[in-house]
Amino acid sequence: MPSPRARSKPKKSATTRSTNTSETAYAIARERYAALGVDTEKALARLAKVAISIHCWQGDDVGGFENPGGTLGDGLAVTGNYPGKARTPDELRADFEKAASLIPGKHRFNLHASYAEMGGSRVDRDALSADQFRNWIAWAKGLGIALDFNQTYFAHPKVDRGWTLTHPDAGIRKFWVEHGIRCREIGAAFGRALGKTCLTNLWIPDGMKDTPADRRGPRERLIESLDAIYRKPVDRRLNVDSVEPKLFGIGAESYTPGSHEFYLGYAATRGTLLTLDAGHYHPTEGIADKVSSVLSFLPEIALHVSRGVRWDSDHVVTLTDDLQAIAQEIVWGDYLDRVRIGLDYFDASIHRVAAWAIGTRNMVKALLLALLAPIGLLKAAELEGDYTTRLALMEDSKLLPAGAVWDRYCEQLGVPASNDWIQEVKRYEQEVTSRRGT
Ligand code: RNT
Ligand code: ZN
Repeated sequence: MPSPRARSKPKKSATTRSTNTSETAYAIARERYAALGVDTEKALARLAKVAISIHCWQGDDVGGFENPGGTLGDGLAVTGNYPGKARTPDELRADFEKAASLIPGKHRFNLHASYAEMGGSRVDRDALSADQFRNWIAWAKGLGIALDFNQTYFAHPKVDRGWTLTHPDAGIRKFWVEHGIRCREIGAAFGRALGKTCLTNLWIPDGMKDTPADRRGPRERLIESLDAIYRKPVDRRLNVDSVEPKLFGIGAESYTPGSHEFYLGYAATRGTLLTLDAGHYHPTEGIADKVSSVLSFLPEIALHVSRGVRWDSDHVVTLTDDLQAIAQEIVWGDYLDRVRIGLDYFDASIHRVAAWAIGTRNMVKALLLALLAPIGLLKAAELEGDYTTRLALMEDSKLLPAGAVWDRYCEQLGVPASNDWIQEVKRYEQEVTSRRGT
């Protein structure tokens, strides 16, 4: 029973107090930005329209559901053994829903072909169809989200010596070409069922550990294989295709036929998109500057936002300068409608739902920061040759109160703002993921 004092003078609840504080903080922030010609409301409205393609493979360490316990290999390595990873499609879906409830905005889900659900009748990769993905489609429909897709050219016995589409053996190439074709059809089925164009992204692990004697042959075979995969037109409203270059991989340190120049040329001549993965270049080479370069020639590109630490290690995306540079190039270049932003990282050393939330929230934060930058003033100073003002303003704007705008955004979209979301993950861990066996 409440004390008479409490009854006569009700205390303000902690929630009301914090709502008032964040409202005041936002009002002040809004004014600060307005003084620099930035409309925070407009920025938030624009941000809410950006759908990030969130990769399924953070949830189960790129395992997929074809062969439980199968090894990954083929240039991909996941480290860490944090308990409680998703072991079944239902668990993965539940974990993703949890992560999505902690990320502001409506996003997309990016599946790999190895996440097929066989339902008793095993189908090899060259015979997959939308049938093996009907649960995924129904689930996405229920959530009102779009799906993206990827051919899976790894973790399979036909990845022979690490080769797929460039393999010298025509039979092996044919198998992987069929896989490529089937996946585009599945992508189109996603697009049709969900009413949003699917992106089907192709990456192969092919390459050589040591200096090759023939760099030309595998590339010629790759062109032939790709042309066979993309021969049949697919309605671009349902599915678009992208190819993903890479400099090197584990066990393919000396040569990768699907290099940046190779796929850039391929995309430009064949009309596919190009996927820029932040971890696929020389260690100090970022992808930000490539955005406007490549978009000078291609109508659309895709991104795999990732974080390499010393190598293409696919660490969880953090709010680094590199990430901000990517977001700035997209926003400041007015390319939001021509860049399909996707994530590609996998960390098994922390809670996987948290890994999803941290990385995606950072991608959204980076876009917000770019939208909040006084870009009008910066561009005007640059045009006048006033580089002093440009640098001074760029640096000063780093400490503008973006945090208050971020909190406002999270509140508006019904997502926990600051550290509250971490408690949500802890609770989920306690109640759900820690109860899973390994
Ligand atoms: C590998 C590529 C590729 C994969 C995913 C799982 O280096 O980045 O995109 O990470 O397909
Ligand atoms: Zn990638």
